[in-house]
Amino acid sequence: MRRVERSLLFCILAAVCLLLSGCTGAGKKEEGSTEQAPQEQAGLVIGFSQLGSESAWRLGNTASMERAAKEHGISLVVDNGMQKQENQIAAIRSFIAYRVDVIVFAPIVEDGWTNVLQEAKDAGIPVIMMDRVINIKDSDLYTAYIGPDHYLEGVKAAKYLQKKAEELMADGREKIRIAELSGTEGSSPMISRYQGFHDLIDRDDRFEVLETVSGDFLRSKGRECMQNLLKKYPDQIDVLYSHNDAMTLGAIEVMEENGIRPGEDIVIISVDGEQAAIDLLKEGRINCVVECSPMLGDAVMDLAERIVSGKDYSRVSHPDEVCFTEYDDLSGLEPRGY
Ligand code: GZL
Repeated sequence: MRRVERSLLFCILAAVCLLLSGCTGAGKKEEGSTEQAPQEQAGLVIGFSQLGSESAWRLGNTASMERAAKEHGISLVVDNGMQKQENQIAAIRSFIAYRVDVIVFAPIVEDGWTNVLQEAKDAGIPVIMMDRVINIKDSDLYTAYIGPDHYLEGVKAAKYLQKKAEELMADGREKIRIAELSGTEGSSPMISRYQGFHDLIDRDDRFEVLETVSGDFLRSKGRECMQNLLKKYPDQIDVLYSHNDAMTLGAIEVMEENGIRPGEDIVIISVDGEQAAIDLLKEGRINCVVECSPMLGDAVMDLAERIVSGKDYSRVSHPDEVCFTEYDDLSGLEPRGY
């Protein structure tokens, strides 16, 4: 289907969804209020360009947005870009054509957004960038960013490993050799988790990074990359630093198929904090899980309401995130929800 047909279909679908859901834009009446206040009382319509459904993190993020929209009485039109930037750009253009109140997007990669964001700005539609960031000269082309600090996540991973290093070096080894599974090429989490980690590790002469390979944040590619790394560096890998839990789960499958004890023969550091990874951390098959929370929905809806109603808001906000390690008591940890 040609892009223009997809956009037209999209607008029609969006309109039908809103009619069926009874979202006529009639404002919520506050208890006892007779007047309908201006814009901020009307049911907002938000167009949300989600980048895909590649991991439990992403599915959790989408669910968080849908749950929060419902709780806020906001009509959320979700488009799944299926890992393709061109799909996201087409969806944003549809949101502009449909004249939504706010556009939210999770940019799959950092580059290539200037034109479509200029079109949104020309249409007077505020844009919230969520989860990932973009590389853009004119930062006025988006209204606010809400999401993790990926650089700090890389730093946390490195600090855990520097603490673990004392124990590893005790057996007299020369170097601690690291294999790295990175995320989607050109995406801000991949770039920043790499940089945060290497800014510490590359300056510490106890470590040697054998190779960094991209597993695209996918479990299947995490498996494939780990197979190749074990072939290329037999019995040489001491540590795996993986940019997300999905790839880590794939890598652990391969390790165990090859008789390698994850968390013991190879120290494993992972990022996200999905339930499956926390369970493996509790079992000692992962050593460190750096939290990256997908539960951004509530904060995004609050931010959208503040922007539309002209209230003050933070242009950049990060959720508080922790680092779970083998040294922590995790018995009281709440279920992760993703
Ligand atoms: C991080 C997010 C990443 C997750 C992956 O904020 O963009 O994308 O770490 C997901 O699990 O695919």
